[in-house]
Amino acid sequence: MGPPPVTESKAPVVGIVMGSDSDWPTMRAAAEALDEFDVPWEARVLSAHRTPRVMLDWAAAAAGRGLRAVIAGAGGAAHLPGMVASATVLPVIGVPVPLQHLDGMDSLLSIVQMPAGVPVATVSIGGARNAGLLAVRMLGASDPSLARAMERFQTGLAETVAAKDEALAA
Ligand code: RP5
Repeated sequence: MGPPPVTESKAPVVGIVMGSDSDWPTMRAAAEALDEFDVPWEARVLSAHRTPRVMLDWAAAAAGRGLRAVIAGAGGAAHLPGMVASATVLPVIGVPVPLQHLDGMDSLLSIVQMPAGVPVATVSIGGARNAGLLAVRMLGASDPSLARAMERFQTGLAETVAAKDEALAA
């Protein structure tokens, strides 16, 4: 028997990790997206460079504690998503956090160019909301109730565009 559907869980099923608390203003959009779908999450500051052992211990234990997906954000030399992916079987979604210099291109390239065998699904620079929505889709693959909620969300998107179209045409 597999794990219970996410919609029945009160314990965190998505781990949101970031290299610094300074990443939270970007990363909180992932948490807000998960909240919209009532997906329980936990957030941690774990640095690939400043706390490497703590980061690896967390990643190694994540699946066993019931997490089903990880959203990892970092800026600059953004090694956290890839290092977490190396130490867990869970799907890892990487969020390039834009910093003061280089407009987040350094973060993007650090996260997206993973070696074969260790995937990180990288979203756009600052794209934490999409990271949250992608995690919901992943969980929806084994939770019909969550998949239906995602379907309603997508219908809502289409209706919003249609309303704007109508307003312009009027
Ligand atoms: C990265 O260094 C973090 O992910 C953050 O984006 C950046 C700067 O960290 P702080 O100096 O603000 O703690 O590892």
